[in-house]
Amino acid sequence: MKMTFRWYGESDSIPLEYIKQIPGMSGVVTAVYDVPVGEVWPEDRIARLYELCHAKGLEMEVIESVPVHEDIKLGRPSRDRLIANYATTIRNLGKYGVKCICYNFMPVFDWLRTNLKTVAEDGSNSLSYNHDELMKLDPRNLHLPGWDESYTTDQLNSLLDAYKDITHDKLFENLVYFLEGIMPACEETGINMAIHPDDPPWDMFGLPRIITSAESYDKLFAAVPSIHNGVTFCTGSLGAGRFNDLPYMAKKYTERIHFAHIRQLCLRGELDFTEKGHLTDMGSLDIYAIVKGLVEGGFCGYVRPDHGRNIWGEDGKPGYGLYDRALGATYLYGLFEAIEKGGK
Ligand code: DNO
Repeated sequence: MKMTFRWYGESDSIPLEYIKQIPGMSGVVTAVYDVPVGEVWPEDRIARLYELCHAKGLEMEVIESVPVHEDIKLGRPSRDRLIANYATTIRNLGKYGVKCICYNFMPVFDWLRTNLKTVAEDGSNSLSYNHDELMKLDPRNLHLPGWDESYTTDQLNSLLDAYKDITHDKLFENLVYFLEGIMPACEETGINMAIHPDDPPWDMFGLPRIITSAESYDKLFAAVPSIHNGVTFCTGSLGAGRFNDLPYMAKKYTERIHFAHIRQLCLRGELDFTEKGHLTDMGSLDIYAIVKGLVEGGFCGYVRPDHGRNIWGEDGKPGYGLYDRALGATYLYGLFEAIEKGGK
């Protein structure tokens, strides 16, 4: 296991020195953020990130994310050019020691929450999701907290129209087409692809979501058997689906889990949740059992503490402040050490 920490590049308010000071930290998970989706990441931009990280004694072996262009998800004719660009980006990343790329295949929207600062009794705050509140919103005129409003209203509407004909099966076919197109680059460079689950793991605003459960994993691995076709096992995303048995999945799919995002949720009702500190005692997910599942499966991928709360007066990027994620990292590190040594 290698413990890592997400770093949003040079505009991140958290300096690399601080990340290096967190016990057990091997490297950062980062990305080139200002190349338009679909274009090739130039080598000099990757080199710059690599040098910054290595100058502070941190590795840069995981990229989150290389985003997938909507035309690929929609299966539009331009996809072949875009997939070739993606493969070139993989090859460029391979030259700088990258081993794992996290991406997602969610149509239009990435993660969705209704409140980014839900205040807890102890004064900390965190992200939360209320399904009824979300359903009252109009996706065609959406102003959601934290959602990257990178589309104009017109662009958003034409994109939503384009998805009208995209069923779950069609979206899955387009995912397989994409993976088959990039697998040669992965085999050449040794890079593992790690698809992030849909967050939360159910359809949103009539848009299909296909990476939600153990069944999705079975289907995905059967369609593209290469070991380079793997997953980001995100406990918070999968865990919102009450149907997912996370310790079981952690152990069953370890070989394909190239990257683990570990975080805690407090589940309410059938669909709602609030994000919590990482400890098992703080929420609904058995973090100990999940880590145990990974260790028993022989996990040797990357881990990062996922979303933390804002604590100690910090007003960090939602989910990505320093303090609570650092606490999460040391807690997770300790769990891994105890379980790994306990088993011997
Ligand atoms: C949210 C993140 C996601 C993730 C992407 C991966 O905090 O976990 O935005 O980076 O879905 O492509």
